[in-house]
Amino acid sequence: MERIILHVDMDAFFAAIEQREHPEFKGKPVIVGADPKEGRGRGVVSTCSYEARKFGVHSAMPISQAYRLCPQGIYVRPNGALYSAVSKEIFEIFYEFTDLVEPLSIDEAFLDVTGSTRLFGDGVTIAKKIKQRIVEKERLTASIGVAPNKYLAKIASDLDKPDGLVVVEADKIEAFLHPLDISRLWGAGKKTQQVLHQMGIRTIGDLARFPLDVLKKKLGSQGEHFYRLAHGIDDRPVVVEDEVKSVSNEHTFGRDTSDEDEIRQTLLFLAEKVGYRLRKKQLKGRTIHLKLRYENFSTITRNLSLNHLTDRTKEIFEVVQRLFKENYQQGRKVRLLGVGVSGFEEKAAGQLSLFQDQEEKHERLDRVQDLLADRFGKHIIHRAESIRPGKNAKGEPEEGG
Ligand code: TTP
Ligand code: MG
Repeated sequence: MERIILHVDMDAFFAAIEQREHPEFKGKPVIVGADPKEGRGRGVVSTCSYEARKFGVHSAMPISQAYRLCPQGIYVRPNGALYSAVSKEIFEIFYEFTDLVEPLSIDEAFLDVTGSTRLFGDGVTIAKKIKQRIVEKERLTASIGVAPNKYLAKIASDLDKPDGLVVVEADKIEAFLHPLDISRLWGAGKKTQQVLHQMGIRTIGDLARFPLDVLKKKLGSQGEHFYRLAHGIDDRPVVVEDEVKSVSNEHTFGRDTSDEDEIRQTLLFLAEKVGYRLRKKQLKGRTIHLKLRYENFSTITRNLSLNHLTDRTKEIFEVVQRLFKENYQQGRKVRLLGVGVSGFEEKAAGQLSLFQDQEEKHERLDRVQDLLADRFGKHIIHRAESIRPGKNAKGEPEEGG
């Protein structure tokens, strides 16, 4: 069974919010950033609307240069508190579909929806629903890539911006990748690109024709990385922002085994342990995880979301057993098994009011914001103390740059 990973990225995020707040900006080149002071301003462009991009303006460009390219543009100082509040609401939409959300920046995240298809439909259907929710709730557009892994999903979301939806089918990975320029390769900086160009490699397809040992010789330790990317291989899991938010146990076999009875008993033993710990902590979770490592250390993780919360050993066991059966390659020796539960929404089942439940949701979103602030600094993320008591209220304006 393939994973289904979504990469969601908002279109011209800060500029699109400004266009929403000021209908008179619609269809116009809007540049969010420092004050251009008629071309003498210092500081840079944060982002700009797609109308402004036609003039060659882009993020991180000196604002004075942007002004020369597009003097008729509408120049706006960033309103960090507002953008942060909108970001929070968008992440709230993501959590409606899965709790496996990995934030990458204020307007961008990976979602693992593999376990959500029974509730919401296949990957494309979920992507369409998320786009629709963002339009309805926020009057903004997002671009989404749907793929079997993070790397492909990230490339895909960028290919048809704005308002894009690009799907990479598991059996069409090569057809998707091969025509693309090597600048799309994850981690290929200017230097690596130069080396690749010298080898006559322009597209990912060119790169894919090189055998692994040649790439290792030419690119050193990076060789294997680029070999894998050229073939669309990427096993990295979607990492949830807070590991404490899952309860899991693992077991490494004394001797690697393909004995299905032994495996079944181990899964039951792990489900019991996890269930016991959940009940002790008065936690119930929605998403059940299986980790499976083969003797050669290749590892897969799979999960399934229920439409209710559980702390029951039997239920956890049934789900991981099913995940195991759907994903195990018959006969291969297993080195390690892991079972986990995440997606906690209530501390003590049945005892929480709706209000408390909302609080939990907010706590979680707060943690996402904190994480982003740590990672990207205060100039992008602002803790929203005074944000939007009503729909039209605005936060404090910020200095651009
Ligand atoms: P991006 O997603 O990189 O850009 P974007 O959403 O404006 O446009 P696109 O449609 O291409 O995705 O960044 C998200 C926001 O982060 C962006 O709206 C403004 C902010 N930002 C900066 O402030 N400085 C920067 O250099 C970049 C790249 C982004
Ligand atoms: Mg964006």
